[in-house]
Amino acid sequence: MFLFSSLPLVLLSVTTASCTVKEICEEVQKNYHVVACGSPGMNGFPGAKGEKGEPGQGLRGLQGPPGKVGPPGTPGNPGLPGAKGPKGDPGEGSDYDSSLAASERQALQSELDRIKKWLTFSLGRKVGKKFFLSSGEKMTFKRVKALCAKYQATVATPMNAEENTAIQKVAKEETFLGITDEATEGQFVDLTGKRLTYVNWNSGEPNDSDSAEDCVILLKDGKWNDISCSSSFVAVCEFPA
Ligand code: FUC
Ligand code: CA
Ligand code: CA
Repeated sequence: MFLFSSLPLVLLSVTTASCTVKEICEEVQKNYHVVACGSPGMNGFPGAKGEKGEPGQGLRGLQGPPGKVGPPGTPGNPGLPGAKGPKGDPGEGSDYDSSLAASERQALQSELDRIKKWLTFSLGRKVGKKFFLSSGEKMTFKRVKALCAKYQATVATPMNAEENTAIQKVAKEETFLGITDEATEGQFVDLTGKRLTYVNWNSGEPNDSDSAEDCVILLKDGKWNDISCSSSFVAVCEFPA
């Protein structure tokens, strides 16, 4: 600024002193190092950027309202296990436990025994480990099997004379026994497929009359007769006593 504003003064002094152009130029160069003699050169490259200035002194604006709540972040990793808790109260001793269960079992068993007694007295016959019961209904052998199975029982099958008599008394009428020769004609087995160890056939039986008798009934006198499985007779089931 100072250079350009004072240049006319220099030129004026040159004119009055009657110097040559070269002399004026040299005079200016002596006092102002930026002035070149002759025709002007090309512009130089910009200088290096100056250092960042100090922060301004103006007042800071007021703080704005809080922004919207952001989306939930991803869950963090599980924490470390907690400290071990205090020791629990002493449990009930095993002796106490089992004696309680034993007394309960005893009570249940005596109640079951009482029920079995009045069932035996009113409805059935108990022989050894078997308990025979009849519904009093007449049905085909297939239905007798299904009825007994429904009560987790099987069709009455005498294994000795005592059981045979018990079934006879329970049935009061002719009844199917759990015995057949359906698998192999002439070979009578119980419903588990075992060969018989006790039989009480009527004379002339089994005769497989009309080649159509694969089931067995207990006659009123206690004797056995093979008969058609499609006929209907009273159902008697045997239960474990
Ligand atoms: C005898 C028996 C048959 C049938 C018939 C009426 O022949 O062997 O099974 O009961 O009598
Ligand atoms: Ca037969
Ligand atoms: Ca027969």
